[in-house]
Amino acid sequence: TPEALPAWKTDLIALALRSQILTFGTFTLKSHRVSPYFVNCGLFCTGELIEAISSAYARTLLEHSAADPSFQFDVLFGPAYKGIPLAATTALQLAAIEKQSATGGGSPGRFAQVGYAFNRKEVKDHGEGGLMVGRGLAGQRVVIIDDVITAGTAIREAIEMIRAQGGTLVGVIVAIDRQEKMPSAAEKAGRGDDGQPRGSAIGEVVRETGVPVLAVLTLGNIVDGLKSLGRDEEVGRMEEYRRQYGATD
Ligand code: OMP
Repeated sequence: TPEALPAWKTDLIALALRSQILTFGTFTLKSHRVSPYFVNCGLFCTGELIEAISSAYARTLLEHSAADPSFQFDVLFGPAYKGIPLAATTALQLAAIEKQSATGGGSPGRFAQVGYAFNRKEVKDHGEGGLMVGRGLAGQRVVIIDDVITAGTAIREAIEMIRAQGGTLVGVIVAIDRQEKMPSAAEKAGRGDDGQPRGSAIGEVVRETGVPVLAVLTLGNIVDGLKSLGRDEEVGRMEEYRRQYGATD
């Protein structure tokens, strides 16, 4: 029900609408699916907007840590390019939120010590060299921070980079889980959807890696938020798309 969505999520959806981060129209996705909505996280590009999304990522990480104390991480890895400001600002928010909630100026806790790192797209062969920038990943518990998961291709590349650096993947967090089914072999080959129900890209990543994939907002959250904002026409088109491409899990 729309009532179940927390106010901070509805506020974030309203902000994404106002700043045209969430837009409606006809969009061809990386997976070749044609979607009636698109989320452009590259447009979290003012102080106000990057503050809103980074605090939402931090809040989602802290809530999951509180619910599952075995979920512990040392580094946020933001794949280039779009993951870079997300990793840096979310690390900043973890420290800021922890500082705010600490009473009497105690020493900064474990969330203030979380590092961030990102890859270069081009390997540098002088200066400090290498493929990676920021906190080293070797021997560290790493969470990937990225923008949107549709079919999971971008996330798989990031998982490989962490393994190559000797890090241990312990989780993934994205701003938006579109909750779409995995494409069939035929769809990947450009022959379109086979109409069969299937599990989600996130479900597949969870099964393959055994780590949690957290999302600040899911498609379901966005639909609920739009309902509570009275955007019935957009809700109708998103629900139609969800009937075709929505995942079974
Ligand atoms: P997958 O690699 O298929 O999971 O798609 C994820 C990527 O698609 C993101 O990193 C974006 O580059 C892009 N994308 C969006 O940014 N927003 C959307 O609403 C949908 C997509 C997309 O093409 O699926």
